Amino acid sequence: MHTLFRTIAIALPLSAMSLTAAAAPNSMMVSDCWIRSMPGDTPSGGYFKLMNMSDKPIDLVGVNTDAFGMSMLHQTQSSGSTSKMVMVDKASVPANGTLSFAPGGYHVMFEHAKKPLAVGSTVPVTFKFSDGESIDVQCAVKNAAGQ
Ligand SMILES: [Cu+2]
Repeated sequence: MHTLFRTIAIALPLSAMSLTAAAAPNSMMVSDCWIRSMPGDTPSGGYFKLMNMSDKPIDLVGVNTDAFGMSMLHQTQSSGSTSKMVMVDKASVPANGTLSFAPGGYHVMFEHAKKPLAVGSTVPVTFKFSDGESIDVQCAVKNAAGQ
């Protein structure tokens, strides 16, 4: 009996630990990422879909790529017939929900391309989230019409 109790006492914390470790990574998913290639030094918009697979809201807090000198989170805000872009420091993805970055809403503004973007190529982009997660994604370069 004595030996049996010791075995149980040791086994419990171990299984609790492995459960925590398995649930922690990959709370977020990034899909359908594309960048609109613009002529000259015109800023290019970046669009994608975020999926939060955890039971807590998680924010996108930053995006980074070596292909551009600057990457910012923007939101297009419309009132009546006018719309403007504002810089935001984060975009919240609801628990077990999605958030789309799409023309007319949230987007990433990529500025100062280090070299011209070729339509049909891909650009590696790193997404950083408020839970500490960091995800590398290949974003497709499309033309101004989004094709
Ligand atoms: Cu913008």
